[in-house]
Amino acid sequence: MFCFQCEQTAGCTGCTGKAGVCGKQADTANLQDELTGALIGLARAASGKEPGASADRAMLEGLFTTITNVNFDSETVRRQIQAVHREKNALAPGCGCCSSPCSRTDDYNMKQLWEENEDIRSLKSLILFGLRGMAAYAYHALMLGYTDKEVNRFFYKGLFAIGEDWGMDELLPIVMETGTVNLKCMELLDRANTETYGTPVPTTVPLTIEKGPFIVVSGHDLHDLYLLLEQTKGKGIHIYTHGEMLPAHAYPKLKAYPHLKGNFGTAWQNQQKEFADIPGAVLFTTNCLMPVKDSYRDRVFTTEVVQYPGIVHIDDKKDFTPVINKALELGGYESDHPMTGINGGTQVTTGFGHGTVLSVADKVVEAVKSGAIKHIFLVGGCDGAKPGRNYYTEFVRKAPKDSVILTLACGKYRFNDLDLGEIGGLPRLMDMGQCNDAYSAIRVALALADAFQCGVNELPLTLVLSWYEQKAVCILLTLLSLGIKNIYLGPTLPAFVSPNVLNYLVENFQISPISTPDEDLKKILSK
Ligand code: SF4
Ligand code: SF3
Repeated sequence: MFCFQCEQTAGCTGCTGKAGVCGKQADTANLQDELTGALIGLARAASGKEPGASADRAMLEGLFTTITNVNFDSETVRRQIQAVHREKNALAPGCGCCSSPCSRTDDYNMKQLWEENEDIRSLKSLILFGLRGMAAYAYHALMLGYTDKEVNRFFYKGLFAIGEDWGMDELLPIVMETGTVNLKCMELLDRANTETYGTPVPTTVPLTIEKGPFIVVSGHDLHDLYLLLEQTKGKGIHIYTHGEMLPAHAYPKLKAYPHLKGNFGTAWQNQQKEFADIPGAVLFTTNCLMPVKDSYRDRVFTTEVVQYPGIVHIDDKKDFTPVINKALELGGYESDHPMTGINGGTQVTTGFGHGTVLSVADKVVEAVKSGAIKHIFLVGGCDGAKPGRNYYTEFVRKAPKDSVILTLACGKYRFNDLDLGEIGGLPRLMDMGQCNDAYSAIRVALALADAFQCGVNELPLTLVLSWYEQKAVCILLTLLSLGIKNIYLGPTLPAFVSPNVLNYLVENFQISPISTPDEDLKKILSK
C-alpha cells in the first residue's frame, strides 16, 4: 500500500507496509486505489458525454469512501468498484469487448501516480484529495435533495486530468479550479442545510450527559441526525452530538427536538478513550471513525459510506431500530454524568454562521472602526492526535483581548470550552460551524472587505488553520482560489506538497507553516 493523504501519514512521508497510521489495512488501501482508478476510468468514459444521476452518485460515493477515517471495509469497496464499472459500461457500452481496444476508457493504475515525478504527483494529489473532500460535501447536499450539475461535472474533469500525462502548466489551473468549484459546493451544502433546517442561531450546548438511555451521533450529516431525532421521539432516549455534529444544535428545526440534549466528549482522536464502556449507542455518519476497540464495538453503528468490518451498518432504508434498541438495552448513566471540554469548561457555544454574524455586521464594522476590535482571527480546521496541536489552544489563549476568534470544524475542541468574554456585546469566540461552514467565514470576510472598501488581504484578519484530512485540502484550495494570502498552516505541511509546489504557494500566497503562538502572534500583529 501507499497512502500519504492525511496529516498523520507515517514519518510525514507516507504509509506503507501492512496498515496505515489510521488503521486502514493494506488490502483496503489497495482496493481504495483500485476504486479511484476505476473512477478515473469512469471519468474517461464520460468525456464528451452527459453522465446521469446514478453515475454522479457512484462518483460521489467512491470519492467520499476513500477519505481518511471513513471506510475500513474491503467488501464494500469491492462492491463500489463493481458499481463504478457498471456505470462506465453504461456510458461506453461495448467498450470492454471491442475487437480493437483503444484503452481510452481503461481504469487508471494508481501506482503510476505514486511513482510520478514529485511535482506532478504533488499537483495531481492536490486535485485528487481536494475532490475527495468536496465529494463529501456534495454527498451531504444530495442527501437533502440538493445537487449541482456544474459541481458534479467537475469531479469527472478533475479525475480525467489525473489520468493524463500533463505538465505543471496544465495541472495548476485545475488545482485552482478545484478550489473555485468547492466554494460552489460549500455554498450548495450551506443552502441545503439552512433551507432544510433553518438559519443557525447562537446556542449554548451543555457537555453533561443526563441520566437515562442515550445515542451519540458523530460526523457531518444533518439529515441522519434529523431522521434519528424523528425515530427516537417519545422513546425516552436522549441524543448527543459528537465531533463535527456539534453545530447541529444551532439549526432551529433540529434545536426544536427537546431530546437533542447536548454534546458528548471532545474531538475525534479521543474517541477510543471516551467511548470505552460507554453505556450508550454511537452512530457514525461520516469521518472520523477510528479502529473500533472491543470495549465498545457492540455499541457502534455506521451509516452512509462509513463502514467498519463487523460493525452493524444502517443502510439507505434508514431504519435506526438497532441503534435505538442498543441504547435502550444499555440504559445510559444512572445519574447525570458531567463531562468537560479539554480546558475543563462545562458548556460550549455554536451557531455563529454567516446568517448570525452578518446580521450584526454593522456592530462588527463599528467595533473595528472604533478600535475596540483590533484583529480578527479565524482559528479553525481539523483536530488530530499529534502533540503539536496544543499550539492552537495556546494561540487562542494568548490572542490579545481586543481580538475576536472565529472558529469552525473539529479543531475548535482545543479551545471551545474557554470563556473568552465579550467585546462590544459580541462574544470573543464565535463557532461558525462545521468545516464546510468555511463558506460562512468566506461570506463574512467578503462582506467586511466590502464594508471597508478594501480587499480581504487588507483586512485586520488572519487565518490560522489546522489540517488533517482531505476536506481541509479542498477548503485550502478554495481560499487560495479567492486570492487569500498569509495563511498560517499546521501542525505540519502536507507530505504531498513537493518543495517546488510549496515554493509556488509561498511565493504566490505567502503561506507560512505555524511556528510558536508567541512568534506568530508577534509577526501577525506587527503588520
Ligand atoms: Fe496513512 Fe493517513 Fe492514508 Fe491512513 S489516510 S493510510 S494514516 S496517510
Ligand atoms: Fe474533523 Fe475528522 Fe477534519 Fe470536518 S471530523 S474537520 S478531522
